[in-house]
Amino acid sequence: MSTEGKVITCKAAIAWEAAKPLSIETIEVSPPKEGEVRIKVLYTGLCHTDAYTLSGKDPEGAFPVVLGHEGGGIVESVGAGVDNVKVGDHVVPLYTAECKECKFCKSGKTNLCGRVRATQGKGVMPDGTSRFRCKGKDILHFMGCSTFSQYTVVSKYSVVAVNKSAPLEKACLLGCGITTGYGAAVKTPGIEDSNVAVFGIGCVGLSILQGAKAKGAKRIIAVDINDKKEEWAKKFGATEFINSAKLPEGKSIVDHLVEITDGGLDFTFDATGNVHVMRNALEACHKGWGVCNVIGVAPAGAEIATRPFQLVTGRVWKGSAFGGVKGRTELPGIVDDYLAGTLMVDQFVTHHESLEGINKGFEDMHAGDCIRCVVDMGFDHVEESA
Ligand code: NAD
Ligand code: AHE
Ligand code: ZN
Repeated sequence: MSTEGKVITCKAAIAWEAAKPLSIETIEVSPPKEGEVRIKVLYTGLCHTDAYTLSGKDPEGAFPVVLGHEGGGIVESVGAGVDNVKVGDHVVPLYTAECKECKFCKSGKTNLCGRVRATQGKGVMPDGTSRFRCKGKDILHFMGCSTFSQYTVVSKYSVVAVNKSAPLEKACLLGCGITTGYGAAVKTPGIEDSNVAVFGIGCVGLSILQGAKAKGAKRIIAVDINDKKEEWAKKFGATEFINSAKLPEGKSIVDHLVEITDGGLDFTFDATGNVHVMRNALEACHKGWGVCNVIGVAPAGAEIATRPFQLVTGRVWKGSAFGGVKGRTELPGIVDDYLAGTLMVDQFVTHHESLEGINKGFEDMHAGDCIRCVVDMGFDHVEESA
């Protein structure tokens, strides 16, 4: 029986308040309005940004909310005026939307679309309302995606169809972590033939390593405080690994990197979210031209600091979201790279959980040997209301 135009009753993991486990609830998902798309979410990855917002450290964090932004699913129905995806398409929701019409999209300088970002940050659809209800209350959306629900509604600008041959239990990771790191590296001009250091070897850091290798960087140094990350780093393209917590007494990671690279790195990347690491990543850059790319997300109130002299002497501090990738234009090509075997994706999945086990997935994330946990949204239990 078609569910088009009807409220769907299904399961979702709801964050009722900060710093509490998610609660598996029965939720009502309204049909998509004009310019919106309802998606049956088959799989979702767990990203550190979900944990960060759940912890209460995100200045934009608001509750109750359906978190999740690394999903893969199938279009269930579309509202009026949707012509970029159709029922049955395999899709990845995009937390960095792409309308192709706003000042940002038309600039050719950024992937940061301005079309839906303001309402997205408030946890509502572009018309200012929510499509989720549970226990008589409106539940907020998250990052324009809310993939911790078996059905979600997103703006037409926040979704892209991908090749149906791509297994969604893996391709969902291209909705955030892998694309963020890989894009940040492959879109950085001049990385070819350079030396590069990546701080933080999680999903994002490994993806930067993979991108740096693909671009032909000649020396790729991975820095982490967990020795277990050495093997991972080498598998994804690092030529060296440094445990920055195990340097000789009195030696800083900046001094060490500057020493072994004859003055510093051409490019560094922070994939930790730690503002002290971000400073080290800048200061380990070569005088005159070194570029530090900040990708990690820091808690509310945290600020970065350095001596202005570091910038006066030619180091550049910059950053990127979603790897600078324009989701609707470029993600299908990245999925095709995965299918062609030129982009590693399967290797990132170290843990699996059911929707009911999602809190265990968050515990696994913090255990140190988890790169990505993929949650199977489990459609055996779906009821659809008339
Ligand atoms: P992760 O936790 O899997 O990886 C972080 C790694 O950093 C871990 O291996 C950890 O051991 C290491 N680390 C911690 N402290 C360190 C230190 N002092 N020095 C060196 N290494 C250290 O996380 P992830 O999923 O790879 O995400 C990394 C960061 O990127 C997070 O802050 C996340 O919120 C952010 N992120 C940003 C974007 C974006 O678009 N800008 C997208 C996705 C994730
Ligand atoms: N809401 C936070 C910022 C969180 C943040 O920086 N998010 C990244 C994506 S992390 C994905 O795992 C991002 O894309 N930022 C750009 C944007 O437009 O949201 C805050 O500090 O308010
Ligand atoms: Zn993420």
